[in-house]
Amino acid sequence: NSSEMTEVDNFADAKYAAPNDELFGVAKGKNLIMVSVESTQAFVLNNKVNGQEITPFLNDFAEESLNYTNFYHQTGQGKTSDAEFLTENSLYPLSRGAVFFTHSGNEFNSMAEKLAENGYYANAMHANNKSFWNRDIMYDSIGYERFYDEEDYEITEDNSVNWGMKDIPFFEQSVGLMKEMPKPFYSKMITLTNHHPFYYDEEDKMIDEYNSNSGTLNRYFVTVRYTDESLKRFVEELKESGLYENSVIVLYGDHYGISENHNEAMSQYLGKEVTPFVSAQLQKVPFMIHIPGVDGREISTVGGQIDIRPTLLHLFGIDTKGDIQFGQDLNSEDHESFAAFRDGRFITEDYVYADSKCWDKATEQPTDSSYCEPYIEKAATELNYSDRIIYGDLLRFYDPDSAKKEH
Ligand code: GP9
Ligand code: MN
Repeated sequence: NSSEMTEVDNFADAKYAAPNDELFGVAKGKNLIMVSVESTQAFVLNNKVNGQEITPFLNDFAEESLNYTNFYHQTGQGKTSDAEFLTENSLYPLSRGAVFFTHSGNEFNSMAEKLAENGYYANAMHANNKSFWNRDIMYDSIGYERFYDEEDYEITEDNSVNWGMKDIPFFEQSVGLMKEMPKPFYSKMITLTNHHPFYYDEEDKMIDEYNSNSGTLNRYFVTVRYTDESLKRFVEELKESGLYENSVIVLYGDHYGISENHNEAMSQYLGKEVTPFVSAQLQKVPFMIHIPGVDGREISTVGGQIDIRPTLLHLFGIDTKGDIQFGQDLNSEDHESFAAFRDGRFITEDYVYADSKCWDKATEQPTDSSYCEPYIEKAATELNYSDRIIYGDLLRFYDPDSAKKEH
């Protein structure tokens, strides 16, 4: 009911972090191209396998971008779709099941809607069956004007592998579609090749497999390298088409690719035991924002996918004060270094809470639990408020226009 809404509203208001003066509006009017990069964890960045660089393109691109180096995925069983949910709504996904399936009829106040209100042509691009993850239904609720799905792409046996269309042709054909879009546009794109079980064609193998008891991890490096190459070509094609200079390119890793089932192989690769601390740190994913004319820099505050909506909207000059959201602008001086995982683990500036222990980042060992104590409740409260919004469909009672007036 609406009194519950008031409580949630107050909680969200208290979290609001004011935009960074230097960066507010720097992307105003530009296209927004946001790529959900399948199963890409941050540990592959600036790293090698068999002496070969795994992500040569991303490593360079990060240097020219706002590059967030302590950024975590916060997904649950809804995997890619949970990442989409987080980034659009700045709400947490559910602890069980996929909110894309269970609450696709809810009212939302998404980033796509806000951009559309500001004249953007909001759309999603993913060369898969449109009903996968119930996207065809949920995308209407999120407010995409158009979903370019597998029917919009030329998919052949030759340009497919594993789950479907390969990333290189996907990006190539997507640029063709973008040229025809009304401007400015917001395209949310989802890659597919680097997906478990990480099968690839010999012709797409640019580095050698790793050598461990996990074929999954061994192949993972090869398919990550392929996706890295596809992103490189995508940027080149955007340059050739003239879209690059007018577009902000955002890349985020959707969730882990290597599960805990591969801990033995992973510890061989990392050269250290995969403790619950290391496991939590492996949930770091890439997050970078490339804005033409804005110098690249590293931003090290601890954050996660929940923070994407306010971070991006503020760059585009759209304030989020009064919005019901649980993330904070990562560029704000008031951003609190904190990321809650959906399963109750969390990360702070100095500590990691995992396996019911408080781990000191400096020593990578468990320490006095009192250091984590205050955050346990904080994480639980956030998740609980977010759940109440979803279960109660509370955004039905939220009027963004009256909220704007009040603040
Ligand atoms: C399917 C793709 C993969 O369309 O988004 O989903 P995932 O299994 O990673 O959630
Ligand atoms: Mn995924």
